Amino acid sequence: MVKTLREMTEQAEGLSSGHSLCAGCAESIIVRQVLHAVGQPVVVACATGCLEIATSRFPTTAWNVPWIHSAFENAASTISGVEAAYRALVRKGRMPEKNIKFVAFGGDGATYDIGLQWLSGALERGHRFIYICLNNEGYMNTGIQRSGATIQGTWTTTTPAGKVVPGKPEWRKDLTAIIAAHHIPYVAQAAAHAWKDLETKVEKAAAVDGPAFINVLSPCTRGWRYDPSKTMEISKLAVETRLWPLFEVENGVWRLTYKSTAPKPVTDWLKSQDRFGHLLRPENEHVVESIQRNVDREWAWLQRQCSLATVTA
Ligand SMILES: Cc1ncc(C[n+]2csc(CCOP(=O)(O)OP(=O)(O)O)c2C)c(N)n1
Ligand code: SF4
Repeated sequence: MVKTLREMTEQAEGLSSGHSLCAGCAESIIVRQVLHAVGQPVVVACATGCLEIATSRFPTTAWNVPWIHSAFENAASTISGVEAAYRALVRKGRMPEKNIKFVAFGGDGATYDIGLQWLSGALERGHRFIYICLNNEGYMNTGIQRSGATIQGTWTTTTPAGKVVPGKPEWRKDLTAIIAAHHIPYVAQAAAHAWKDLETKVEKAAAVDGPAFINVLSPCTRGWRYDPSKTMEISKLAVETRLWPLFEVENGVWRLTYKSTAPKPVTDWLKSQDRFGHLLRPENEHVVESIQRNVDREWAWLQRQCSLATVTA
């Protein structure tokens, strides 16, 4: 049963205020939602990135739960080691079974790119942990560089838009599908504004016997170039334009958790952020058309996955 808003407000915060994430950053919102849904006792590992840097500046910490800093690339390995040590202690009778939950957070740079092989290994070994990707579509902590999650046409500091190149040349990696191909018990895509959807997914992830992965879209006011008050609006637009469909893969069964009957054009999303400002010029119309084609192609593929699951389930 998903917790009610009242129950959530009555819970202790796993991540306190006083951290130095930007005003309007979705990362702290997502982390608080995740920790509310997971409950206690919990142990968290955190890859280097905005979340880790802004919440653990020595000698202070914003974390009210056991928390381990990890290198940029291996939060999944770190939490696997903790989980394995816990299981061993319980097995040897040196610690009672406390139903501890293990959670790793990593940005998209840490997850899509530099930590992918460590994550893949941890999923294959079947550790019981939840991996949350805070996907802000770029390496934001080190100054807004492109990542494997950045979509075509995006301005970043490593794909600056100019006369020759209109932003990032490539589309993005479908990481959620790559993770689903590991055939772990639970995989999902979620977004910061859809709190109930996210909390339900985290509760399901916490209940499975094995690894779980949730890719959460995390708007970044600095890197995406929008007013901090618009974070939730922009998160919602990503879903309504089908740029970021909400779905889950539960024991191999794919299911949409939000069905947009009247999708908005991707231009609505592009217009909402200055990182796409150059795409609205007539000479870059072909890039916008390509983005729409990619979104439509991914949506059609996802629809096929979902209906196939219904037929075979
Ligand atoms: C092996 C390694 N390479 C590079 C860095 C420098 N570095 C620290 S954080 C970061 C970017 C993090 O990006 P992401 O994982 O997307 O998280 P975000 O900051 O966007 O939340 C980089 C490149 C590092 N710490 N370790
Ligand atoms: S740069 Fe972006 S991701 Fe990093 S703290 Fe600021 S808003 Fe959040």
